[in-house]
Amino acid sequence: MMQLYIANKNYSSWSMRPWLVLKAFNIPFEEVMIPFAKERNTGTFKQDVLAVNPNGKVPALVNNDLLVWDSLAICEYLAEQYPEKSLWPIDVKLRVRARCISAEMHSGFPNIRNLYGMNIRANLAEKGAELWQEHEALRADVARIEQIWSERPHVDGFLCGDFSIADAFYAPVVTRLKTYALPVSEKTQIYMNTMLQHPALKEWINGALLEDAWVNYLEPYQTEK
Ligand SMILES: N[C@@H](CCC(=O)N[C@@H](CS)C(=O)NCC(=O)O)C(=O)O
Repeated sequence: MMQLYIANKNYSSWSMRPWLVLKAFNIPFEEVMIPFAKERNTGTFKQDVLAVNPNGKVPALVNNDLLVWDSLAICEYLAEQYPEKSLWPIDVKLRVRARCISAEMHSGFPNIRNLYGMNIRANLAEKGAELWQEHEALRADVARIEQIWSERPHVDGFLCGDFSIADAFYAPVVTRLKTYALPVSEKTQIYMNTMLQHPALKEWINGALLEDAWVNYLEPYQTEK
């Protein structure tokens, strides 16, 4: 069976994406959690990841003697391995769109990434509002995401029809909009609710809520209680 190496569900947005794809499409895999250390550059996180993946990051997928690292490459590999499951949409226009928006997420949105780090169990509404006021570039990132989401084929559906890799790529943003309580449109909220009801995302969030590890360098806005 394949192994997917991930880090803490509360914090690791890159781990979340291929994990959701594996779960949503019922692909059997073993989850191997390598938790972040409490302080940066301490503990065994780096050496434990390097023992599997010379790139030193999670997620990493291991299938016998094959290593696939990087969230998007893992999803592409899974799509190739399970063509009958349609991890990308079947329709060519929707498939192109799904690939483009996934690539856009994979390589873009630095302001959201840096200022609104994923933190599923936190309620950072006050900090969210403050950052929203201060950073025009942050508002621009969110506006672009709302535009992408608003172009989905059906208001009560997923980004490119049925649930696909594209939705997994935007799932961490769904949790961030919630954590930081951002002032988004009704149409965006409908997509967030659709996603939050998906069994795979619910399972990841429940897993995150069960974790109690506190990672200081991923908690710039709160102090440990
Ligand atoms: N572009 C990579 C990003 C992977 C990444 O940055 N992973 C983070 C965890 S969410 C990590 O392993 N950080 C540990 C480190 O950089 O030391 C991907 O898509 O997989």
